Amino acid sequence: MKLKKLYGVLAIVLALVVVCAYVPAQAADDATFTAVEKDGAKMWEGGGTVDLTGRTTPLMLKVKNTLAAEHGFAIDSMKVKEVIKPNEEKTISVPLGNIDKTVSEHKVYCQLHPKHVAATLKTTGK
Ligand SMILES: [Cu+2]
Repeated sequence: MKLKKLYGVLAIVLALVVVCAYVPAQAADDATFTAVEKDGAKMWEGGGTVDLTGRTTPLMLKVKNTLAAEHGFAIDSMKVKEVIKPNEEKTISVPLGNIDKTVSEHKVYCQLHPKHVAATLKTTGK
């Protein structure tokens, strides 16, 4: 009985350690985008909504190119324009001052290929 209790406490402690280690790592990125190919079409996959209310830190966008050629990653309303190499994964930091607050749906596109399908990043708040 005592041993069972000890195992129970150990299990809870272990679960807390795992949760604590996991949460900050996940909270570091506000959104993730991946360049993929589906049915012959290249596209930026990903997106989500970021709440800017009371925000003081830059947005962190995780960008991944799983394809064999380089692809552009551009968001005009956030002053972002980058080229991502094949198999490259990087985190792009967007200062709050670069975000056009009059826009709530930001087009995430590839500036290198007009046919490359765009994604959308939404923002709420100011
Ligand atoms: Cu492209």
